[in-house]
Amino acid sequence: MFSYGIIGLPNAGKSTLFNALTRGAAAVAAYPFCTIEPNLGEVAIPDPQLEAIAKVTEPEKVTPAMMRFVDIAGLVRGASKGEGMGNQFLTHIRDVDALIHVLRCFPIDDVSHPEGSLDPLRDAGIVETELILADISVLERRRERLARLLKTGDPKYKIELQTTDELIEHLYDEHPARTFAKGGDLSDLLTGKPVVYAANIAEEYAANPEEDATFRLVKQYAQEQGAQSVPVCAALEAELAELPWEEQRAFLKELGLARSALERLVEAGYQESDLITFYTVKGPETSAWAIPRGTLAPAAAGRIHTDMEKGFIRAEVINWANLIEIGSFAAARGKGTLRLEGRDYQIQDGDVVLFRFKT
Ligand SMILES: Nc1nc2c(ncn2[C@@H]2O[C@H](COP(=O)(O)OP(=O)(O)OP(=O)(O)O)[C@@H](O)[C@H]2O)c(=O)[nH]1
Ligand SMILES: [Mg+2]
Repeated sequence: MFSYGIIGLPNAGKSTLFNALTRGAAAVAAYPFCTIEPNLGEVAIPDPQLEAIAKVTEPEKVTPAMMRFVDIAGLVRGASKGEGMGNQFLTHIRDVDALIHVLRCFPIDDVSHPEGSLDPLRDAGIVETELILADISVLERRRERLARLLKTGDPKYKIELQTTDELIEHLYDEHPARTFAKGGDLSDLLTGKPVVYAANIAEEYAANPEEDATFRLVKQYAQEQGAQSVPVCAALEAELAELPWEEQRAFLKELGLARSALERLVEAGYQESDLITFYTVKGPETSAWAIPRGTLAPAAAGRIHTDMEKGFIRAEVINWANLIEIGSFAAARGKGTLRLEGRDYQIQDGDVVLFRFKT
């Protein structure tokens, strides 16, 4: 399952946003370091296409794709050296696939700010510096290991060492690893993960974030990095999440919002992480699955069951909109509109797939 780590300074509104996203009950408080142990929550990814498919397939069970959110302790200056909650928070975000970086844009009247004033770009810099410092220490350990391996005489270590040195330099220049153009292994680096900035704006701007000068700064900051920013009003969204589903729509409309923070963040996250959705219609169950773009058919089958990957024979595929037009998988097969695809087929966004495999 794809996972997001929610990071940011104390009192940025991380737990409030987490609750809004997961309808969970993480503790929220107007004092810093309210969160100590990470909160985990799994949410169904809102998907109107899945709903449309299910109207046609009429399954007993509709299973949406899921996403995991991890709400961690606030980060402070010096965290990578053990300040605040120290290094432990870093271990909680090592394993996530991507980051939601919450930047506080709501005023400091009643909720204190660890830096004493409102300045989301300064805050972003503090958090990013800590992540960069943590990455540098990972890379320095990698460097020592490679320097030892150099003695084996294998030229590949020389190249790896050089890339590592260049990456370390890139980080010392205060650039995140994700913008390093020369490849190298970024998998265990925090700043190698895709990031979406969630600007936690004041209630008064909820409907018109562009009118908030503080949000505009965040938006520009994100753009400069080729990243996305999503304005959210965490406090309002947390209230929203407590309402029954039908009332949420009405409340959103009242607020002048077309979609919830969950929908907007999931969409930004999908783009940033280059994910796509495919569907399976099998017996009584219609399901959605999130996978990285470019995933081959056998690996996609493996998401459902490892046996299906091992015994993969072929995939029968139809685009979701065509399926809805034709009415059923069986009718599509009868008309010859199903495509037969082999092991080299890259699953496309919106494919409805029936995997054939031997057991
Ligand atoms: N006015 C306003 N207050 C908010 C908003 N989001 C969060 N708060 C308040 O800010 C305080 C801190 O929110 P939390 O969600 O606990 O912050 P956090 O980032 O999880 O903080 P730590 O766990 O301490 O790192 C709480 O009193 C929230 O009610 C918002 O959008 N508007
Ligand atoms: Mg918290």
